Amino acid sequence: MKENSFVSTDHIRSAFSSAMSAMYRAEVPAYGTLMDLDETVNAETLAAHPELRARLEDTDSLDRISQERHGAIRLGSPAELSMMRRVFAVMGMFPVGYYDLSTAGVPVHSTAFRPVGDASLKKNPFRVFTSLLRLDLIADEALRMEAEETLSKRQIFTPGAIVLTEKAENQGGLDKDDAARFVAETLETFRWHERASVSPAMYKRLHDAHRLIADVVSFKGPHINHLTPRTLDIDAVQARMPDYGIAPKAIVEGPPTRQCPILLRQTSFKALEEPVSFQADDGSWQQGSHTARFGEIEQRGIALTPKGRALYDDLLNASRKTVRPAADGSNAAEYEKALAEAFAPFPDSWAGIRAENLGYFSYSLTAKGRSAKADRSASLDSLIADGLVQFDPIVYEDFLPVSAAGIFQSNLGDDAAQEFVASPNQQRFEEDLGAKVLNEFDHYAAIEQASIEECRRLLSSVAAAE
Ligand code: OOG
Ligand code: NI
Repeated sequence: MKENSFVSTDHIRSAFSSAMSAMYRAEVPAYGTLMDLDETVNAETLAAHPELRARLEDTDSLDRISQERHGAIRLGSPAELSMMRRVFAVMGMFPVGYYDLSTAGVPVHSTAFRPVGDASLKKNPFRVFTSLLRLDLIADEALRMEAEETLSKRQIFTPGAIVLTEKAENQGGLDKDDAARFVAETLETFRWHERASVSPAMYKRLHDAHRLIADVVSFKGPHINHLTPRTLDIDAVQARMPDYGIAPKAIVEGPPTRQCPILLRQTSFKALEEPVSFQADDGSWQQGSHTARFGEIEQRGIALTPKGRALYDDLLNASRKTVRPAADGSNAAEYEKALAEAFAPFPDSWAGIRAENLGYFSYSLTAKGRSAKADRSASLDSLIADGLVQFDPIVYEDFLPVSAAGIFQSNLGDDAAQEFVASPNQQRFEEDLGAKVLNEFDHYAAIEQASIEECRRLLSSVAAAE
């Protein structure tokens, strides 16, 4: 087959994310309600801020503003994780970052499968936060072995998904028909199963050990547990969820409301209690319930440098020493105030963030820079001061472990917090994954560096043309 008959991985990812959106909306009607609210708030925000509309028209396509930006799954074994990596690669999604959530009382470690490179992210930024259950953190050895045994018997990928993934690997891509089949087959892995694969007694034991273990081990597959569209005003959606009959989590995770948004802010509605059935030892099916699925929204800001990220982590820790957000929302206003106060030292202008080397920027020539003579050897600062070069924030494309833990906790039930000893194990995760995770900072630094080089190249060709 000729290579040019393959569809792009970006195209497969877009088709996959819209198929998943349709499936999840049908499975979880409350998620559809959240999307409606999000679309309303986005439309109102654009109408109230013409300058924002103009900026987004330049950089994004407006009709895709309210589309999903990410989802999440929880896997049970190394074999599932490494196959998932191969499946996501067919859609142009690669593991970026390592997140240890053990410190936050959640027995998983995770990565984000996402597109890398500016062009792919612009076409469709859909990512999947993917966690691997850590049975090594479970104290009860008998239960651990039973859980492993149960997980070893399931096959979360359809035969068709496996064949098409291998075909894509061998050929270097998929043609249009195969890509459509691949999307349909792969979607099956993310589907909800009303019938659990464990007995009611086993479910209870797993659930008593940790709700998350029950969620991962009890079902035929790693059902998608949430999807997350983008919002232009997260505070407005948070405030209005109750009007739409959905219960928001206690607080918005991440940095406070700011003029210049940094990193990532997220909130969700609380996971729903849904009917499931369990097969008892006598073969009869018994009704029960399971709580796992929810809907989330996100608002992204500038990617921070290691220095900026360290400052973010320090300020967040400082605010949480003053007020720890209570799961029931009773101190939400107090928490917000403490958070805003703690972040006062973080500059809230793009120039201020840039001057202190806290964030990554993309540089480009101004109209003046495109026509004027320039001294190629001039420093970036003086090119900016002379009005030849301008800078725009690079959007953060990754996740935040403290926020992710907050999302997990509020959706596992408020009594789920447990203490585990911090035990990050990136090496073990990468062995299980079958690849190294990419470093998020390298990605942003490379985009910034390429933009600077492009400015210099264009400036010097202006000079050379004289
Ligand atoms: C994943 C929670 C993390 C986020 O947005 O930080 C996450 C999960 O609950 O499985 O999706
Ligand atoms: Ni999420």
